[in-house]
This record gives sequence, C-alpha cells and structure tokens, in this order.
Amino acid sequence: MLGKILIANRGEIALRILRACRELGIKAVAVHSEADRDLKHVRLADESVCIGPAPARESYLNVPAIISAAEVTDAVAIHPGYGFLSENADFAEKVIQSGFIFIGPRPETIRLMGDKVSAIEAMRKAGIPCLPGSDGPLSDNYDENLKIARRIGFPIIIKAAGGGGGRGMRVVHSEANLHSAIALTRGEASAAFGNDTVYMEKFLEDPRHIEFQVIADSHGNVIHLGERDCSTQRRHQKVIEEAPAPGITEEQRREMGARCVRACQDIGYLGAGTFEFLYQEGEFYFIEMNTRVQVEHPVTEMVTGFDIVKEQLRIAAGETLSIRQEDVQLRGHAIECRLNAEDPASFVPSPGLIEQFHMPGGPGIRVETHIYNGYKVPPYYDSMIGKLIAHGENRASAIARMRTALSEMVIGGIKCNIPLLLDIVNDAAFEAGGQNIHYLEQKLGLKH
Ligand code: MV4
Repeated sequence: MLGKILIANRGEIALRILRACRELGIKAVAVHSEADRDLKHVRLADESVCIGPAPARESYLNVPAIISAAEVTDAVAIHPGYGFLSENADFAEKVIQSGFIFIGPRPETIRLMGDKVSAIEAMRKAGIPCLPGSDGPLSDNYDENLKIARRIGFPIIIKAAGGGGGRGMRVVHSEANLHSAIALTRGEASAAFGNDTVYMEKFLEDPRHIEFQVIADSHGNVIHLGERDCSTQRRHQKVIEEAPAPGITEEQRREMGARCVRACQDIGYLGAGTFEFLYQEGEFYFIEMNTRVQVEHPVTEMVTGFDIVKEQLRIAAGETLSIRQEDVQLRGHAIECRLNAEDPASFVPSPGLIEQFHMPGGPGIRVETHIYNGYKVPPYYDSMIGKLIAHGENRASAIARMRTALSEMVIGGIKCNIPLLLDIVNDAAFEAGGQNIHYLEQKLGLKH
C-alpha cells in the first residue's frame, strides 16, 4: 500500500480522503491556504503544509507549491479530490514527471475527456450512444453549418469543446439565429477557455441527468457501480442526487453499465470515472465524462456498500479491484442533499462563524462535513459545507429518513439551505420521482 499521500484539496472531500487513508494505514499530508488553517482535516492529518494565500489561484491551484509540499513531506502520491486541479491534465503530468503517483486517470485520458469533441468521438467509437450532432468541430462555413443543423433538426445546441458543466453553450431554435449563435459561442469560448472550438448537437428540451459510475484498475479490470440521478439542480449546480435513478430498469442498468465498462477497457481508463448522460423518452445520450471522484459519490457507496475513495487509493497502489461485477449488488435507495452556506431563498453565499451545529443521526443517515462548532466558513471558496445522505430499503424510506434528518439538523450563525432542501423533499413532484433537469428551477419560479 502507499506509504504517504498528499491531499490536494480542502473541506469535506479532503476529510473524506483522510478517513480512507486512515482505514488503509496510509499517512496523509494536508495542504491548505492561509485562510484554511482551522480546517478539520488539517488538524487530523499526520502533517500539514501551508501552500499560499487564501485565493485558490495562489494556493489550491498553485502547482509548484503543491509539488514542493509533496517533495518536502516525502509523499508518494497526490489525491486531487474534485474541482481545483482534479481534471487538469497538465497538473497530472507534472505530478508524474516529479516522480509522484497521480491518483486518477492517466493525463492523456484527462486531456481526451477535457476536450468534449474528442471525448464524444472516442465514446461514439467505443459504442456509447451519443446525440445526433456535428461529429466534430464546426467550421466557419455558414452553408456547411446550416446543412448540419438541417440534418439534425432544430432546436440544436452549440457547445464549446473546452466547456462542460454548463459553461459555454447556446440553444438555437431557428435557422435565422444559427450563424450569430456560432460566432457568439466561439467568441465566449475563446475568452473563457482559450479554445474557440465549438460543436453542434440536437437539443433535448426536457431530459433527466443520469450518470454511471465506473472504476478501473491498472490490470485491465473494470466494473460499473450503477447510476445516479442528478436532475435536481439549479443553474448547473446539483442540489440533490440519488441512486438508483427512479424508473431505470435492471435491464437498462445492465446494458448501459456494460457499455460504459467496455468503453473504459477500450480507452484504457484508470481509476474512478463518471459517464454523464441525458436521458429522455427511454434513451441515453452521452454528453461528458468526468475523470474525478464526484461530490455525489456517497449515494453510490450507500447502495453498493463499496468504498470508492478507498478503492481509488488501492488502485493507485497497483492493487487489483477488490470486487468483480457479479459482486456488485444494489441494495435499497440513497439520497444526498448538498448543504450550502447560502441564503435558502436568494442563494447569496453566507460565510461566517458556525455558532451552533447539531448533527442528525439514526439508521441510514450519513453526514459528510468538515464543519464544527466554532468553525468559520471562509468567503473564498465554494459555499458547499457538507452533504447529508439518507439510505433506506426503498426510495420512500430514504425520503422519510432524509426529512427526519433535515428537520433534526441545526446549523446556526450562518444561513444554510436546509429550508430549501426540506421544501424539495416534501414536494409531491419530488416524491413521485423521475423529474427532469428543469424541475427545481420551475418549482422555484412558481414561488414568486
Ligand atoms: C444539453 C442539454 C440539452 N441538449 N445538451 C448542461 C451541462 C452540461 N454538462 C450539458 N448540459 C446540457 N446539455 C443537449 N444536446 C441540456 C443541458 C443542461 C443540463 C444538463 C444536465 C444537468 C442540468 C442541465 C441544466 C441545463 C441544461
């Protein structure tokens, strides 16, 4: 097993990784910004290194500082968590060139998936269903682009190859707007990602967002851990995730899971990964692949009983997958609520001192958070301060447990989105299940 690793992240995921290290007997180095000296995992880690000032650019995104911290502490590997440098191929490359193990896929894979045009091309070739589209970058030839759009049929969507997660896209409903939409998206993409490559896809009006979790070792073994439904979102920020996805049959799961596994074998995927699909009228369409551990990985852990983060560490150490596909059995249902330090109505961030903190508990309840009584939420980073996960024998039981837990939990001193989460889990449409990606924004729009 790995002797010592460096955790290149902060907050709840850094603590989650530290706990996995403890279970495996791996020593852990915490790196933190000047604003993060009081983080729980910094206190608990075997060693800690301050890597720079509060702004992420100067600390959690500061590649030389992170590599130096790994060197001075004699770490053998670096876990990037999610966000920050987790999907930065250049960082992964630097980590490896400096003699460390990058806990994640190979840099070439990160680069392949980071460019959405090459990702879709690779996945289409590997047998993953994709949307009708331009099958490559768009040129500046208006007639050519119009031909592609007519073949696909309006509405279409223009997306930036360097985008993803909802950044750099524009929907086009008619021929009249096509040319300007391409030019505008290209300009924005160039400014935002330094890459003006754009592509075209059929636009789906009311899909669900369903993603499949995969994990691959360095010996060619790949398994899938089923799917998650992440449709409950606002402005591309997921609010509630669940597993399994309501209404998805065992046959659909087996078929799509097998396709994802085969695609991973095809491209030599390594580590944990997620295939993102839009799901509409019974069909799955690949949109992106995430080459990191995701915020919502616990719902998959709860229904499979499988520790994804521990397995990432074992895989990085060169071990073989600890289970086979036939050992993956889904049990019950899990729901995750993201806890954000924000106004539950206006969504304005609300950093500050946690003056009161009471954890919920009971059967099937899991809390993933780094906050504690007296902790001060800094204003410099993402407002997510934790996650509440409820597991039950079925979806109704998971919802019932989530309602109880949300009602029990107290986070005082700052504003928190618990009232919004309670409102959602008490909503009849949420209770029915299988809502699409517009559900929450529509529900919120109805309120005023
Ligand atoms: C789409 C789409 C409809 N049709 N692509 C947004 C995030 C990025 N991962 C892809 N996104 C979308 N791509 C086609 N062809 C609708 C979205 C979309 C969305 C997708 C998943 C979750 C939430 C979303 C919210 C708005 C739009």
